[in-house]
Amino acid sequence: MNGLCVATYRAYDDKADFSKKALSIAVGLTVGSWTELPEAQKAEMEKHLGKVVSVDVHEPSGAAPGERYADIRIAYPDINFSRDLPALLVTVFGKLSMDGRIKLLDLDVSDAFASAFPGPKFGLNGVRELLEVNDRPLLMSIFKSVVGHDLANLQEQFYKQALGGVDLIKDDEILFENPLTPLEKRVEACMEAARRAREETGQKLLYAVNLTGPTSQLAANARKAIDAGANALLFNVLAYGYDVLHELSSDKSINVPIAAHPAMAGAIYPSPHYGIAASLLLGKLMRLAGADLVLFPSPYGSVVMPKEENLAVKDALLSPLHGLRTSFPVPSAGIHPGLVPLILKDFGMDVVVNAGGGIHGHPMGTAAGGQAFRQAIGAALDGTPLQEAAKQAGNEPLQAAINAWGIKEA
Ligand code: 1AE
Repeated sequence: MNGLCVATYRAYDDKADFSKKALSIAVGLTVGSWTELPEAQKAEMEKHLGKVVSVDVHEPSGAAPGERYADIRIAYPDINFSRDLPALLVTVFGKLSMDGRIKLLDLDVSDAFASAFPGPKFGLNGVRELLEVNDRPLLMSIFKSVVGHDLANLQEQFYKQALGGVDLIKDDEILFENPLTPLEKRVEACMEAARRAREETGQKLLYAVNLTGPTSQLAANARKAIDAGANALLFNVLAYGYDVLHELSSDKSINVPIAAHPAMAGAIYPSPHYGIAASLLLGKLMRLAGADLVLFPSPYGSVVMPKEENLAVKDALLSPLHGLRTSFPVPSAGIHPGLVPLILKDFGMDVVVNAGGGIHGHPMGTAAGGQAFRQAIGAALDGTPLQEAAKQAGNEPLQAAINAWGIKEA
């Protein structure tokens, strides 16, 4: 809608008059009070007043306490908030997030609001271009066991991951600035390992180094990492806030893809009654704020997100959105090669298969862990069942992975 941002909420209440509730949100989050104002002031306030767009009440069959809800859509005039995500979020769900059982499901921002957001600098296609891989899903490996390790150890781990044929390697999100593996030295050591591995594999690789520290130092730290050779960044977006990602992604000197980690998201999206829907939290808002890749739990692995929600995150990252580039979906956590056919069935080609334990915990070692994934991806693209592919010569890593973790059927 022109000049309006529309928020969709799901509100639960066994008895409420939801139309009244909707009106109280529309007025309460905009002009504050309405009925008591004199006519002249009412006219003055009109352009600031929120409007109820729709109220769809779901009456449960029978007396099922706790299940009565309404989906409420409210349009907020752009004129009420500055063109930044903190202002928008505080308007539509600031105080309201604490006011009973209500969840923010979606936000449709106006073209005018969206125009302040360049979105992902590289996006899905840009990441593919950097890696020169267009004909298959990408494979990402996560550093595991990094805290307390020194540079030589990290470099060795990096080399083994790279040898396995992965396209991206990301720091573990819990690796912060530390004396053993400081940012610039870590980047230099890992990029040197990347060069050595490339001589073996012929493959390009992005290393997403964890961008950490106080907010005031993040942009400088990003530039230091890039000057030291970093060709991607990992960022714990929710711990810092979307606006910080937006600042980083719109900074011309930070000219590498940014991978958004979902740390803290579990405190916000899983409840049906509170918080913010995953598709908005990890989908639309991450993309608006400029994430080139977005990690989120999958429906298959160790940290499970229901499939419907998961596919909604994917859609938010990939569907048309104010002309912004798409962000690469990265369903993660507890992923092993036996899940690859399921991932490709749900996500298609445009997905990053991402694993930590599923690579480092491989019975034949870290490099074989990556190879097993690449073999599983190849088989899934050919339509060859994994059991069959695993028997082919050279595919011993895939067989070992299946022996260790099995295959999950659809
Ligand atoms: C949803 C985030 C997943 C993540 O960051 C991570 O470290 C996963 O590790 P694994 O694959 O479960 O070992």
